[in-house]
Amino acid sequence: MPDTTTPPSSSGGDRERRVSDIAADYAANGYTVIRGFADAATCREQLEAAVELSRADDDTKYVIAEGNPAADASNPEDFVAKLFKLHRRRPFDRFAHDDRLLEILTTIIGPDVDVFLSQFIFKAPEAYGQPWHQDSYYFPFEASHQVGVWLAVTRATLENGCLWVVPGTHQEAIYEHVPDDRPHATQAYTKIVDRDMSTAVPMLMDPGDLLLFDSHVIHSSTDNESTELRAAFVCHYGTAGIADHVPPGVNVFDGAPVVRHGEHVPA
Ligand SMILES: O=C(O)CCC(=O)C(=O)O
Repeated sequence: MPDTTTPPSSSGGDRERRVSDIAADYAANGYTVIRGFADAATCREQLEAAVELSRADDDTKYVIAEGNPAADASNPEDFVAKLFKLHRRRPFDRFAHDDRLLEILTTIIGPDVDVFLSQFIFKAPEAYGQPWHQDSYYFPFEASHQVGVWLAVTRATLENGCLWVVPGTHQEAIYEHVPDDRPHATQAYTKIVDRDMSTAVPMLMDPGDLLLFDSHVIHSSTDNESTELRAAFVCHYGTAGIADHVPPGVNVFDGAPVVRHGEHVPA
């Protein structure tokens, strides 16, 4: 597999950025990007683990198939859109419990935080992007406004299907979503059609860059029109206990404690 998980050497990092500044940017815009959050080894390890799990005969894995695989797709992971429920598995648990991440999340969410959803997103060449949506549309909790954490495992570009976000939409209500009507649309993809998205901005990211976004923020990603894989690991966090109220049968959620009374819970 070519190494697509190493950032360019010119890439600057945001390791010194103050947590209060990160939280203020997030509060103002509904999202914030932290450059150089994870190192190349973390990205590589996650990609290798996701490929290994895609290829494994493991009935505990939770897969959503890619709706539009390339005609010449051959590896099992080329047919995977998303692998769910990873935050209790190595190495993904280490990222989900990362101390610096939890420091930021405690500032945004409070002293008791759960990770309740995690997914590794493969976007192989020709794979579909995900249409305009708000994550809270998919979250059957009374409490709204959870925090999504999207780690660029490979670079994300205009060509390979980066995310786009509409700034400020964390202050808007949840819109009506209708089914994604493209032929072979990936399972459960829906879209917002009754809002102007012309103020959207692309999230161009290097491997290791991190996007934090509010679950009301309207976002999408485009199709992969390049010849390279675009991959991301995404965790969703909220106030402790929210996933305990998910109706039976919806089993993609799995609340696990990451912060209690302000103390980080180790992986
Ligand atoms: O990474 C992508 O292409 C789409 C991810 C996304 O929009 C989501 O998980 O809500």
